[in-house]
Amino acid sequence: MADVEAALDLAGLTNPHVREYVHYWADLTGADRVEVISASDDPRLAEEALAAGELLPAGEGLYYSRSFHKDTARSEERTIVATSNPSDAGQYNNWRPSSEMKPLLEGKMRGASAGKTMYVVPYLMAPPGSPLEAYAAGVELTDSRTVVMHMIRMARVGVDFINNLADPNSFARAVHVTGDLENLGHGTPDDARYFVTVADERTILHFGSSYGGNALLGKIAHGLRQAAYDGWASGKFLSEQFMLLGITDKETGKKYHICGGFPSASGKTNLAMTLAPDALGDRYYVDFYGDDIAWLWVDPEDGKLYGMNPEFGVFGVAKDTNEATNPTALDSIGPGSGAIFTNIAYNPDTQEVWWEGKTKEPPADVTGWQDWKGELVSERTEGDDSPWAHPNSRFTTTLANVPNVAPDFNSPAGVPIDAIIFGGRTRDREPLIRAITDLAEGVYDGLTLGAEATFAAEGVDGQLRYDPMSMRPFMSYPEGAYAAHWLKIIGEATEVPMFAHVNWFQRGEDGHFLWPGYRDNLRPLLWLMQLKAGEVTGRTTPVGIIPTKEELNLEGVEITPEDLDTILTIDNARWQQEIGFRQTHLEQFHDLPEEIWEAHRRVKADLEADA
Ligand code: GTP
Ligand code: SPV
Ligand code: MN
Repeated sequence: MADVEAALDLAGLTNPHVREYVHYWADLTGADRVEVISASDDPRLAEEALAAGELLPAGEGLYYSRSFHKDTARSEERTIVATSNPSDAGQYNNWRPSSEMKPLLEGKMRGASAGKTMYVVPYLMAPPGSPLEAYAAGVELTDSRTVVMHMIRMARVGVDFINNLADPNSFARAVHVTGDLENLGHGTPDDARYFVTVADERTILHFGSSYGGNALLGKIAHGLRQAAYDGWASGKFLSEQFMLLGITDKETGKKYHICGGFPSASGKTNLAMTLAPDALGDRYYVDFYGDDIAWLWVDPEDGKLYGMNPEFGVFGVAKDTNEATNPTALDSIGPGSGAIFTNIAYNPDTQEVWWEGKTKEPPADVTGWQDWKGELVSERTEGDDSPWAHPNSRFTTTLANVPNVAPDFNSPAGVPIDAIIFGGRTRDREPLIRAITDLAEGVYDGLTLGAEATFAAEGVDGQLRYDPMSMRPFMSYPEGAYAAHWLKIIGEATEVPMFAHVNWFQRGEDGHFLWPGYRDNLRPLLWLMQLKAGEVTGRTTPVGIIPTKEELNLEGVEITPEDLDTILTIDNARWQQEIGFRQTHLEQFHDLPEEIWEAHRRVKADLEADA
């Protein structure tokens, strides 16, 4: 049995509610030892993890890790939102009664940390002093040292964040037990994994994974799912899977802030960290604030909409990260950064790492190279061209390591939001950008955001997998209430932000991307800011305002006139088909506000009139 009192005293953890919580779970999980963590423990933890072989050295101050081969991504089917109120059930939140889930999870976790250390990780999902600080404190209990090291990079970690809470009982209780990964029945009817957020008790119980959002509970489970529920229950804020960036116009001195949601693996990290394209670099500068989560609220004093990134780091997709696509990401994971790589390819002889798209070709000399599963590339059978890195392999690094991180990224005040954008991967129909000035129509557009189904077999050709506001996997309360909450929060702002839908992923018949993407994505955003300022007028269509060719700054862009025409065109017939799909999609949600239906009917009628 662990000496919990001694461990808590040693760390100076005085919050009586936290102490009681740690006692309860140390007893239940049967951990041998308890250790309270602060960010300053990182070098020691790294040494221990290297000695234990949990991490491997990947260059100066860089670490490599592999997760269990069936544990490489979030599992949406195993993720559940539980409360005591059946009316909290929505279409996507996978609601179950907490009276059923809590005993089930306690059963799975009972005795499951025997022989292990239970780390106590007090954290804050906000810059200290934030007006939303009351919703940001949490304590993760985990039996995995590598999870602790990830948490230190992804959240602000230390005892001070929970000792002096205004309400000492207001912290998220986040329990992570890894479980016996090799015997969890992944994907079978007896799958033992459960990732449960008991939202009305602010308690998170995750069992059966040590990967990413399944295990770093400050991030997705608290920062998104729990926070979205808290924002709704309190009536005070929104928490969304959004990136957040700033654009400075060095000529006028003006600064703009844009946030927005793209479904997972659709380009948030790349956009938020982007540099201005070379041709525009003398005039514009992009500040990075956040790549995965934004909390949004209206300041009652000045009536403005504000946004902030509750995270402290980046858990970014490795694939295709290179000097051309995302140079700032590469800088942020360089020597001395403390970055942790997960599930990419690794060479233990040279301590080098590689992933698909890091360089055009994989290392020519394959000696020593191991794929993400640890198998030698040199021993692959002829014709085996499976990727060296897992497609969802990632790097973990702190915000401060990103060279273009905004100077005020730590500011508790947040930043005023000028525009909210939505974007998915769509190979046709969706133009490069269409701006929406009406609040209900903007929210309607977010609710009908989608990305093309990855496998054609998954659906009707051209039909999207809808992912409202990119929150489908993180939705914690019913979609109708969610839409109403959006209308309420943004509606309280004295100046409604501009909305826009963007698409970097239209393709030609031969499969090539029509728009170069990446750093050039700044161009349509600059147009949006000009539209907001009244400097351009665009062309009004039934689905929003789109730029004219002349308005878009295309200096230095490589694009054919035909491709440019296509991405600035509205295909009325395809759009009318889409409206039909949308109708069915929205009908799934009970209590959808009438304003949303009105927006839907307005767009439909405008398309019919324009045909
Ligand atoms: P999550 O962390 O899963 O939420 O993903 P994300 O939305 O942050 O996506 P990310 O920026 O990591 O991009 C995912 C993939 O899309 C990467 O492989 C990128 O290289 C690719 N990608 C990003 N932006 C663009 C773009 O403008 N054009 C093209 N063609 N690909 C892009
Ligand atoms: C995502 O999947 O959208 C992520 C990664 O940001 S995870 O933390 O695993 O959810
Ligand atoms: Mn994400």
